[in-house]
Amino acid sequence: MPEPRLRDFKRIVFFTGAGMSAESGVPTYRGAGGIWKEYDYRRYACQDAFNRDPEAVWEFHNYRRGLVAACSPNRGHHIVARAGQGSARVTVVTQNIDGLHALAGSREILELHGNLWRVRCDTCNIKQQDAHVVREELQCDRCGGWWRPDIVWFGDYLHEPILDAAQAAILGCDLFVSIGTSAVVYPAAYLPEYARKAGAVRVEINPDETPASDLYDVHLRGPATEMLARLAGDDPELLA
Ligand code: BV8
Ligand code: ZN
Repeated sequence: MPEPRLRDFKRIVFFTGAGMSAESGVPTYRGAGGIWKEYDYRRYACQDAFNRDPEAVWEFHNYRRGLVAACSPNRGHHIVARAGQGSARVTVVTQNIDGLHALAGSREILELHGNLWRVRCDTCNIKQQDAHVVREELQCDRCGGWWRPDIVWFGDYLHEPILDAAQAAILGCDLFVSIGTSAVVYPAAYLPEYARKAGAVRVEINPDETPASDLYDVHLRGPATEMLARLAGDDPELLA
């Protein structure tokens, strides 16, 4: 199959993982420099850990807020955002919690694993969206309970309406571009299967092979920024 170009498609889904933000300086989860190598998710990123020691979990999340606050969207995030400003309908289905797609200007974003910059109180059933800064107020002003990062940790159920919307967008797309995911975390890792069902052209951008590679028609083995520039071709509106 010839290498596709973004401008030739009407409904595009970008399915992104940590590799999308790697060139912005956000650490990935697995592989060299991966965050789960240094920090055990059972101590810092699951509900049991939060129930046991909310302060330790907040220390970890505020550390990550500090890391990500120093990062900006990269050229790849901007190409994805510009693709959504033309005539094609573009949906970003992301496993990332860093908020960089929104900062780049993408509008239709489905955050499967929540957002590092949002907190919720499960007692009062409320949420708060923060600026990209560390959080100082750790207790809910209404009930005095702990604010919880509004992130889908291991063992948490994904928000069903978001998962359904992702599935619907993928079933309706004609181009599906996976970018920088190791394809090992479920149920997100099931989603590309819907692109096959839809008969969409499927592109995998990743320097390495993944367990899902067989599902793709085109493999672009390189960094997200360069490979997205290739998909943009010479379209000045995407590369501006
Ligand atoms: C759930 C929170 C129901 C955010 C994260 C079915 C089968 C097997 C296991 C399970 C299953 N169903 C459920 C499970 C268990 C579990 C799971 O999948 N475990 C796996 C590991 C086996 N899933 C869950 O717990 C999910 N919940 O299913 O609920 C339930 C409930 C109770 C009991 C049973 C079921 C919840 C999953 C959400 C987990 N949340 N983190 C945070 O704190 O940060 S996981 C974490 O992994 C992040 O969210 C991340 O988004 C996600 C996926 O990782 P990737 O984005 O792919 O990143 P990774 O580092 O792995 O890879 C980076 C890639 O980029 C690499 O391939 C690399 O080559 C590439 N790359 C590097 N540089 C570049 C690049 N690519 C391009 N350019 C570059 N420059
Ligand atoms: Zn409360």
